[in-house]
Amino acid sequence: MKAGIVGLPNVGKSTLFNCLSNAKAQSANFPFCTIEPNIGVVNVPDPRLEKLEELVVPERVVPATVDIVDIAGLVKGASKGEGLGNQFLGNIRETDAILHVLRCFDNDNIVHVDGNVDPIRDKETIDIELQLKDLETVDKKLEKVKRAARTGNKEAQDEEAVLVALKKGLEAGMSVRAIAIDDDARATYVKPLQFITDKPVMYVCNVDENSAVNGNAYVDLVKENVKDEDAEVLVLAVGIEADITELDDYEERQMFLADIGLDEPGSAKLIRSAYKLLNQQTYFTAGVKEVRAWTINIGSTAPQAGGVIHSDFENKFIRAEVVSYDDYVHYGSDSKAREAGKLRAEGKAYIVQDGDVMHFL
Ligand SMILES: Nc1nc2c(ncn2[C@@H]2O[C@H](COP(=O)(O)OP(=O)(O)OP(=O)(O)O)[C@@H](O)[C@H]2O)c(=O)[nH]1
Ligand SMILES: [Mg+2]
Repeated sequence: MKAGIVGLPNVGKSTLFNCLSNAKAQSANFPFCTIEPNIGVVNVPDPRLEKLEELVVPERVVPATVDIVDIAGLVKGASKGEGLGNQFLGNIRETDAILHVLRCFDNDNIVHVDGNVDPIRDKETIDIELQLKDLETVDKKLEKVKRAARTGNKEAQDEEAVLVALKKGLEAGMSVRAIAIDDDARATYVKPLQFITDKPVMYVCNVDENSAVNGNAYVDLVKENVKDEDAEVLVLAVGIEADITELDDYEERQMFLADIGLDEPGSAKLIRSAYKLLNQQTYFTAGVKEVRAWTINIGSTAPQAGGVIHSDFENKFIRAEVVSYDDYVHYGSDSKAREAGKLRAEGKAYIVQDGDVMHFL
């Protein structure tokens, strides 16, 4: 599962990527600096791991990770191939969620491809290109389905109705995720087509350093604009955070963060949000060799969770011993939790909860 950083050229996507990842992407003050996508495996900051480390004192600690992809900037006409558009749109299609970066800072020295700072217009420019690409997908599919529908095939007729609704919505400037279609039809006909505008999205407002805490007038416009979208809007001073990330010394980093009014980097919050956006959650294993955070899809069963460690844990699953994170911390260890009756034996149907500390048998 990976989240892709999407936006107009020169809005700070690669700079953001560099805040998140140790894989350094080239960033420069000219549009289309990025061509090939940069891929970074990013540790998910989780204070619970530190707590478990304190209690267990293991040989090593392994955090959960999330894959972030820095993609080239899109411009108007991308869906028609402008600015290498088709290739870039293909890169976006391969991701599972979208981090849409909007330039919300003034700076006459940093070129804006459309002449001035206007995050609402920018968002529309990107949305329209993505929607046009999806419209192409719908039209292609519709052509095939129509033929089958005409022969009286009931299923094809159902599918045609869904595709027509999608087409109408997209043509009206809606994203697929916002078009009203019932859950069953969505699962059957919409999901397999892997629409770009059906991917979950969050917005990252790239602000100047003075607006890192409270945002600014541009951010207010963005929030107002997306208020019906059920999408998170994150405020991040990408430029200054990238500078702070460069500092080697932890104390020094904390000091500079405090200077702009933050107690943790905005990028840490963004990573956690991206993880959630990808529908992922964490369970832990805690042994003296290793304390580790494992990533599973929300809603995974115990065997599925075990399968992330080893396929045998899924195929030969018998049961799992589970302590909730809070109980683990409260009692301080597996054995004390067991004495207190807080260690549960769970079977195949158990749905793993975020923070469960697990042991597979
Ligand atoms: N002042 C200021 N400059 C920024 C900020 N974020 C990025 N920049 C600058 O803007 C320029 C473009 O940043 P990039 O991160 O390369 O932009 P991009 O979105 O990856 O651009 P493409 O790869 O061309 O699509 C660089 O010179 C950055 O230093 C910011 O928050 N404030
Ligand atoms: Mg770039």
